[in-house]
Amino acid sequence: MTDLSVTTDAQTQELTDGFHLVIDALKLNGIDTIFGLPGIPITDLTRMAQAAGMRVISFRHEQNASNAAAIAGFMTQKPGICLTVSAPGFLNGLTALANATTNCFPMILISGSSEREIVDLQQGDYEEMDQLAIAKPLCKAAFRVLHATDIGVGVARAIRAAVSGRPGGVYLDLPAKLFAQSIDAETGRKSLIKVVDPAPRQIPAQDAVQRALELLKHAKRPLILLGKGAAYAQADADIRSLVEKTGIPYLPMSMAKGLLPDTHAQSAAAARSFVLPGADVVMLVGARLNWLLSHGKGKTWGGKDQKAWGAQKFIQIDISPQEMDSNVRIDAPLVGDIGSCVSALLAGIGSDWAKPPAEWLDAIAERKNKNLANMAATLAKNPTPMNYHSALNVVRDIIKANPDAILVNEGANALDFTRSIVDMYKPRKRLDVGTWGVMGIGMGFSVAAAVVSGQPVIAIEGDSAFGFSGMEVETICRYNLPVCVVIFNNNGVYRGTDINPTGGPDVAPTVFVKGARYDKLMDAFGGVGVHATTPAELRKAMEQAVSSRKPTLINAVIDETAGTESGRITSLNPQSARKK
Ligand code: ADP
Ligand code: TZD
Repeated sequence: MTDLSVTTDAQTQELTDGFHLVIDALKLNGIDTIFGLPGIPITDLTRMAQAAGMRVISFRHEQNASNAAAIAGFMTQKPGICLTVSAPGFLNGLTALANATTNCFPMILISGSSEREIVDLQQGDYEEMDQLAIAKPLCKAAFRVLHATDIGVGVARAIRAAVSGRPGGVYLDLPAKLFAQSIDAETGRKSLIKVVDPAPRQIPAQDAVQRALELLKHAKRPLILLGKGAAYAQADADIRSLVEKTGIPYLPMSMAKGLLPDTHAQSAAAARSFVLPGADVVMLVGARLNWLLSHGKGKTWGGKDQKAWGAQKFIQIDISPQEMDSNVRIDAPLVGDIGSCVSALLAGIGSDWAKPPAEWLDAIAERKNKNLANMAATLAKNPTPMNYHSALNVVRDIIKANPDAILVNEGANALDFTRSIVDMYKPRKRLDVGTWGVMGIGMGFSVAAAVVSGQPVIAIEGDSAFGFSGMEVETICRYNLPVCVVIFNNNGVYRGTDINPTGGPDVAPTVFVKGARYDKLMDAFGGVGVHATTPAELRKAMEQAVSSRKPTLINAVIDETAGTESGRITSLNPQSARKK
């Protein structure tokens, strides 16, 4: 009898395993979506995650899944999850992990890995690679879990590392053997951690707030610069109050467009080259003084040569204390999370804050109105063939009519012109190539944006840019996502006019197949493919795409001579004295 009951107990003992503990740990922390690509050893993990009610979005290439995870992290403040197989899958996911870290997007790349014993002795296992060592220098933190009872801690550490302080990419290495480890279910349950306060507020010091306010108060020509950190922080109402109560003109960085509507009276975007050198006090809110801001010095900022500092003083709000003084002196560092810093500033501003001198505001308005009038005249033209301006005039109207739509944007000219022509009206609606100016984010970002928000997505893509992730149109069709891809097809990288100077049979390195029909790629998977050669055709196709929510790809043929080398950053191409 005694023996029997022992047997019965053993038989009824509830077990769990590594697979289920990973899923339980993610779900416990409110993570409901995985972007990935199945294969050994994580195929069953994708199946079980789906069975457990998670959304599992399978891609055609891990780089796109990883980009999707990164931008989901930016949009939600929860780490986006990318799941890949070992070595090659892991490496495919790594570019986007590094890009996420560079851009301060929180994500976790989870990769299965091969047998530790074999990998460490380099005995040639299936997909052998020391993934942890490779990931470490490319992300914010990297962890490996060897025992099922440590999965809870591993996932908790990964979540905290991704979202606390300056957000970034985290690598979590899960060896194949871990998934199959079975342990007592109750022991497993008790080992999981629901992370409390994963991104704790970081309250700024009061004296730092006062220092910033003093500088701002005495400024004659103040300027606020909003960066994607400000968009990420989701302190939208307070940021708007700060701008409006102080009356200070502001400039949005690319992904901060729409934090306040681009049509806001205080936007100085159309007078950028006037306000940067002209301002005497500049307050950076979640924006780094990196190459995108000419390192805070040189002629852009009124310096007398490319290296010289301008005359302005800087206030910088950032969660990372090390960011201060990275390029030029920061006179008033304000270290803390943007929500807490902005609300502390608002409290100090009170109701009797004097607006900036009229002389400064009037000068900006004059410059801005002149530039806007010039732009309106250019947009009104209707050349044949279509060019960037006449095509983007359509996109501009479509976004105006659908301000909740998300705009994904990559390319060189296709990027620069879209950024300056298409106004955004709401926060976190513009997703683009970010700090690195990386090509290949297009379809990964589009899939994630549609999955996370449920809103229509419009991807404005250079034909080269699209090629980096183009196969994911199948993914867009498979999940029936409301994504409208518009390819600005000018037959090449930057433009389609280069010729092979040797007269040989190869085309020039920047040139593609002329007259390519990208729309047929969408037809192949059952979506709507449209070939558009005029603004009217483009408008009709975009309107239909947004209202039908059907996966759509518009091959928008534009003048192949229209682009310039590298768009607006042509000066970054090295030039030697020798004749080309
Ligand atoms: P942009 O490219 O738009 O200029 P950057 O990526 O250069 O923006 O800068 C974003 C900055 O925002 C980073 O320095 C990052 O540390 C900071 N940041 C991100 N999230 C927060 C936050 N919640 N609070 C404060 N700073 C933040
Ligand atoms: N590879 C990666 C990963 N990122 C890059 N930024 C580049 C290459 C170089 N590059 C740019 O910076 S823009 C661009 C490349 C290849 C494509 C430009 O051509 P396009 O856009 O067709 O996408 P336009 O409108 O013709 O300029």
